[in-house]
Amino acid sequence: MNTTNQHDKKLRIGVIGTGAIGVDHIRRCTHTLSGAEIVAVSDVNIDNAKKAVTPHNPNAKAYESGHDVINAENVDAVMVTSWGPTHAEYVLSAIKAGKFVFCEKPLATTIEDCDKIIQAEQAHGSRLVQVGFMRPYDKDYRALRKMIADGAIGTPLMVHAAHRNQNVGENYVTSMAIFDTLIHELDVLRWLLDDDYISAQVIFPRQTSHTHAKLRDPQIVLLETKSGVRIDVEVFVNCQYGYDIQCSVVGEKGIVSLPDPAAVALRSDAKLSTPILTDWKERFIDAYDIEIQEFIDGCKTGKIKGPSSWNGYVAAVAAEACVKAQETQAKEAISIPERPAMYK
Ligand code: NAI
Ligand code: ISE
Repeated sequence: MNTTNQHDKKLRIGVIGTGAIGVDHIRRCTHTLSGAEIVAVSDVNIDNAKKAVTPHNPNAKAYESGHDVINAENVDAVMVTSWGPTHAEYVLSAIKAGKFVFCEKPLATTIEDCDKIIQAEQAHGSRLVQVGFMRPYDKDYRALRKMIADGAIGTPLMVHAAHRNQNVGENYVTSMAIFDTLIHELDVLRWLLDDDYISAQVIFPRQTSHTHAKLRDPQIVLLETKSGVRIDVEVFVNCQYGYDIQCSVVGEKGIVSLPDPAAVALRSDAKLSTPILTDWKERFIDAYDIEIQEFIDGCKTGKIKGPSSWNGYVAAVAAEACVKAQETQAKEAISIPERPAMYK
């Protein structure tokens, strides 16, 4: 997008993948955020794309192919919200077209594809890609990070975290616990600690009866960082009771923990109770709003700032070690190369 005098013009966005999060991002761009409009949509299931064209998005056109969205003349920026394994193809195509692209996590499902994206972006010469890691935009994760950086708990020693989903479908398999679910922790915890991972191990406890043949559930992932912090993350995607994200950092002189989301307390029937959320859309709603607004504003000024392809690449390197550790049941090394200058 030509950035001269563009601040008042709406950023015209094309969305590829109009499933759960694609539709939710279309809603927030249309009703909640400022400075953008949806002008193109596509989905491998064209009926999904057509349903995303509503009276609220009168200028949106449904395309059969994601590549037609990327190359449409009136599309300034692209949002990739299709299934993970399809991301790399669209992100590479957007870079080739020289367009800004917001790609939902994961950036790609293999290290090789993340590497291709990093190479293509560097060849372009400046950042075009923002990856949909929204937790660093969450006010409570930000408060944790500030407390750690300010020395409130002394040197961090351990992290105990949990990522629980109420349930998942039959197409969710064992490796997805890593590259679809744990990938959030893989990104946010190294940001929180300002550290990098050196090893991963995966433990399979007794299985829940609510899983299926192709999914080990729950799992415990053990990570070790360069500075020696030990991290355990419980990933439990059929926990039944709700959508529950926990994180405590134990330091030399104290502990900081994520609060549970604010909820009204009910006293009734000789009980004191508070509801627990069940849907990721609600748990991080403010963080999604801030990340996408920052993307819109960044595209309009010609400089995007959010999580980069490098974040996507590093998360993929760590994720691949975790998936290997699922298979070998051994401790696997994580080796992260030098960060290229463009991402410093
Ligand atoms: P979904 O299954 O609800 O929607 C995905 C859509 O992509 C479907 O409509 C499907 O037909 C379409 N699609 C699949 N292959 C395609 C292709 N080659 N071209 C165009 N469209 C294609 O999945 P959901 O939950 O919306 O997830 C989409 C992506 O967003 C995933 O990468 C997921 O990891 C990520 N996500 C991120 C979240 C976050 O917290 N940041 C939360 C939920 C999802
Ligand atoms: C989903 O794709 C998300 O990103 C959610 O935040 C996560 O909790 C869930 O496990 C993933 O499948």
